Amino acid sequence: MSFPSCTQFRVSVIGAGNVGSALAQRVAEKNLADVVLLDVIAGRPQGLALDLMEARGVERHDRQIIGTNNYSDTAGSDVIVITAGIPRKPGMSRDDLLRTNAKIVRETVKSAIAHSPQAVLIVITNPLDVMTHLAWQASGLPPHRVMGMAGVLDSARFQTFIAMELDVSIADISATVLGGHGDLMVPLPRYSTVNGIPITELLPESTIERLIDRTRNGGAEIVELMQTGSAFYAPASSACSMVEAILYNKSRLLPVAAYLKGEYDLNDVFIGVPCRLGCQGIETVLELQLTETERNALHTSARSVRENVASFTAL
Ligand code: TXD
Repeated sequence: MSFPSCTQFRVSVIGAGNVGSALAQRVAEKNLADVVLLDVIAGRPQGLALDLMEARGVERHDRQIIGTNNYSDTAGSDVIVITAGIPRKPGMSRDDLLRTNAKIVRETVKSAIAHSPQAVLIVITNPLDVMTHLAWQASGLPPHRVMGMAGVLDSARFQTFIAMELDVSIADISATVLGGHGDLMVPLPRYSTVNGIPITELLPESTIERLIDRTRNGGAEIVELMQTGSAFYAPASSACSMVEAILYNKSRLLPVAAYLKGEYDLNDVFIGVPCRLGCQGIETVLELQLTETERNALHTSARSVRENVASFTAL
């Protein structure tokens, strides 16, 4: 009698900050894969990994969590998640921040992919859509194996605000947000439903606009409350759902920043659209029928991403 061979998935999380460490916890404690947590700071990923390992007896799982400063420990990863970057420091301009994070993302992607050329790459570092494009260029991977996480988070935030407004269970709510991550995101109320009923049938337009505004400012609202640092629990959950869909070939339809080749009349740009995720990465980009207004909003969003990418490609 022969036993099926064991598949042991490995996920490497580059950047052991707030998002990276919360994601490592989610992936390990959901029993999805072994996790390698890497950071430039000596000791930090090792300490976090040991802490997560010590939680295993209570959480009852057998996943291994390794902390390291060395890319060779990430070898053979099935999925690599990039969260590395620096937050804005006093006196630093937005452009300085972008330039620094662009350098970090390019370097970390090159080092990680060198050890895991078969991996699927998920980018989280902001500004998300631009960093995803730079990561793709640095990786040399086919575009379907590179994607950015933002749409799942933005949709989750929209879902939360709809559930709060209607006082119904979050379990019954499904929301769709397309476009770039930030001011130019494109929430789609027509495709946001409570057990199949579009919210446009349940809420007045002015209320929907208020919920959309809150979704657009969802990240800023949390930064303002926390003062130091930004959201990490919901971002980690969002990234974890993408990791799970890829590792377990789930064919989930999730909004992610994907490279477009003519879909939505857009070319050579990473932007948030609904995609079917499976073990190959992005298996299909779903093209929704958009209204003129929605289409214009998506194109405005894509134009802004493209302009930012162009300013960085020269660096
Ligand atoms: O929806 C989304 N995409 C986002 C994006 C949601 C939440 C957070 N978003 C962005 O993710 C955020 O604006 C940041 O750009 C990243 C990571 O956020 P996090 O809150 O985790 O930032 P931290 O806590 O500052 O962590 C960053 C870590 C920190 O430990 C650094 O030491 C490390 O990155 N870092 C590096 N690791 C490896 N290699 C290099 N070069 C490096 N540089 C910094």
